[in-house]
Amino acid sequence: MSKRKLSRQQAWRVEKIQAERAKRAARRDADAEKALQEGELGPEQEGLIVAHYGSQVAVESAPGESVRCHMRANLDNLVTGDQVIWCAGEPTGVVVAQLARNSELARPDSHGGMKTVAANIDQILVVIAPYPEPHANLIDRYLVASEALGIEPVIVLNKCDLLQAEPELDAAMATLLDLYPSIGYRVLRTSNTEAGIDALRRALQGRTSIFVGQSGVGKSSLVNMLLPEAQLRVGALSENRQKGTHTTTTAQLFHLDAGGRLIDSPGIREFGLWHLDRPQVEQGFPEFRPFLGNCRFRNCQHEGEPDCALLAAVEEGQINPRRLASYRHIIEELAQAQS
Ligand SMILES: Nc1nc2c(ncn2[C@@H]2O[C@H](COP(=O)(O)OP(=O)(O)OP(=O)(O)O)[C@@H](O)[C@H]2O)c(=O)[nH]1
Ligand SMILES: [Mg+2]
Ligand SMILES: [Zn+2]
Repeated sequence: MSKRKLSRQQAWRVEKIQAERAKRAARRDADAEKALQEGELGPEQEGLIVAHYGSQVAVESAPGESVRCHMRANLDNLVTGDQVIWCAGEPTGVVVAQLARNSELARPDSHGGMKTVAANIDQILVVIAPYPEPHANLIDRYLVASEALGIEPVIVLNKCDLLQAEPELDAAMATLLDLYPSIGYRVLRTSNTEAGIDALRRALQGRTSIFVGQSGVGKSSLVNMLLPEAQLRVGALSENRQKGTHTTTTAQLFHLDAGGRLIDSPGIREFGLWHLDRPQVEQGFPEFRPFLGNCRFRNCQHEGEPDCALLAAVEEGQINPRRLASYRHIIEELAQAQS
């Protein structure tokens, strides 16, 4: 559980949701057991979860083909990217065991718990676009989350075609992004008009990557550019507010022709970081690391204390003031969530 305090009403909601989950899990377990008992089931084999649909998962049975499966009891946290042991069956198979994960992408959910989005990924592609406008600090939040998970992030600015007609927006995007390469983060520019797709393809080759970002930035459109046969549904932005319309509803895994796996994920409203603590957030800014521990006070908040090594580094141009501002913003939010 998070450290966030829940109001009585929230606590009641969480309880209700947990009860519903337990009920669903019991029904699912019963389904799985029934299939196993009635079972014309095939032998146990290893497989990969390529999608998750409520109480069932899709397990890859052959390249490009998948089978719907129930899950055996206690396997209720399977996600896209998980390696499992499963048995084929008609009309549904059964997943009987989950293999250990190398990594997992998880984020706080709105009920005070953590939601795992995908497993066994080694690269997070943070997709942003001029429209919908990136939320404040969005990039830094994803970068901090990636650093905490130990998974390499890459920033992708999509819909670059829109910038040609709008020089001011072009300049604003350039300003937003120009500090990242010097910190060591890669920035790719793409568009569904082919621009930058080859570079994106190269970045994805041989890795297991996931597209994350706000709804409507064009994650599924990029998958369709890379893999036209995927034919994923894409959704126009809302007309009045130019916001995404939450078109993708489940994380789905694809194999890339040049080798590698790519997971498309549903856009999210906010990427909370209140599961992290202050040292994790500090470490989440790699350019802060050489200075951490050098402040006069051990518990320095880097707010204006005397002899603060981070503030000195900002003065000397070694840390960008926008990144320190982002850091403070995230810390403030943690403090609010935990008070
Ligand atoms: N101009 C332009 N429009 C794009 C580009 N990529 C996607 N779009 C449009 O942006 C809208 C949203 O695209 P999606 O691919 O559904 O976005 P998404 O990130 O998958 O959204 P969710 O599934 O809701 O998270 C659609 O109308 C796309 O046609 C691009 O490179 N340029
Ligand atoms: Mg989508
Ligand atoms: Zn300090």
